[in-house]
Amino acid sequence: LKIGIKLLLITMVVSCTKTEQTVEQVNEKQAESVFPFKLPAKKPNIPLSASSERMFDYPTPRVQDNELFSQFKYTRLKGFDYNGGDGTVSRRDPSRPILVNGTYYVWYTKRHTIVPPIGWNRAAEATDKIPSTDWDLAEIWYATSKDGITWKEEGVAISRPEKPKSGWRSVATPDILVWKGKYYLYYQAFDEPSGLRGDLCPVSVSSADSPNGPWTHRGDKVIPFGKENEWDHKATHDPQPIVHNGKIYVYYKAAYNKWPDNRTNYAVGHGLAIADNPLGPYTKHPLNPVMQSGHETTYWPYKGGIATLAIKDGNERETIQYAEDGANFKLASSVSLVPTAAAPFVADAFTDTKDGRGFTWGLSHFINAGTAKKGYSIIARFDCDLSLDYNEPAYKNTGV
Ligand code: AAL
Repeated sequence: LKIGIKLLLITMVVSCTKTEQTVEQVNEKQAESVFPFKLPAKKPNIPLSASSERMFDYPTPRVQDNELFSQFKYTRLKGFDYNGGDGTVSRRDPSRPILVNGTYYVWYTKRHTIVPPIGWNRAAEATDKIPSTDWDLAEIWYATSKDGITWKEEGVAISRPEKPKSGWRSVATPDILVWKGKYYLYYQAFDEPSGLRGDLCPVSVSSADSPNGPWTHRGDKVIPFGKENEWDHKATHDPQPIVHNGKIYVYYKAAYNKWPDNRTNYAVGHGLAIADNPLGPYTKHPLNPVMQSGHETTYWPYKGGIATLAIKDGNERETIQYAEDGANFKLASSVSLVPTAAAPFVADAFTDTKDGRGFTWGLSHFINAGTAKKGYSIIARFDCDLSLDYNEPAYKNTGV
């Protein structure tokens, strides 16, 4: 019996010691897996939740340190008249502003019609005087500014050509390219009221020796349409040229499930077309569409690659993304209250930079500035910190 009791005591002591060791071991293990108190710059070598894993897929784990993150603030522009906001005058889809001899220039869609648009779903009732959409029966106008806030509307840059020339119904949504001392405007050229069979239009191009014009028509259907049943069949929108790797990269948009028969299944894709000179021929990137989120195109040289602001449509709406090769975009940040049809002032858009610096301001539009019946758009300015040369932390610069 004595021996039995001794053995029991020994066993109890041993098992107590064992328990203590086990707790220590557990603590040690736990300490290893606990997320550090200070946010690590690199992925720690511990088991991570899915969200913690993703955190290290972004340029920086802390969003405030992320150079491809910003907030946006908006300023009403001075100098544009909207006829009392009755919907007969609209300005939208601005080009990126450019700076020439100390003056900023911008081109944009201007509609000045006898009545506001009746809507894409009533496009069959549109006439030579009655617009279907906000960008129907439009022309491309331009304005200049010294500070980017007060603008002087200078007049028409591209008017509608005679019927049946491409764009006779409407010319809209321009963007600018500066190439070898000349200026090129790319824009949508409509041959029917938008909404009739969809938002169908090819891209035309005009050139000038000065940003003040005069503009000479240089080509139609510059970005080839996709074949029937392809995503960019009969619709190439929002052409935005950048000079990259010695070539012209034009990003453009097309809509899947076109209007009006399949409007409820609408979705948007962006493609890339590349050429050696502004008039083409343009070759489409084999991986098109290169972006499956966004709406109007906003792409800019960033470091050695291309960054984009995806707004409004798609699963990755309201994000900024980056592609080293200009085609394979990856999420860089998630943003809010983003500028619509953003047209940033990108000083190095056409310099073929290998170290893109980004931007701190630009122009965008607000649609349906009036009531639903008097729908029109206004151009506004946005300020942000998407520049690598803008030194303060991202969130401080916007004043938001
Ligand atoms: C805009 C742009 C294009 C479309 C229309 C006018 O947001 O995507 O320009 O065609 O809407």
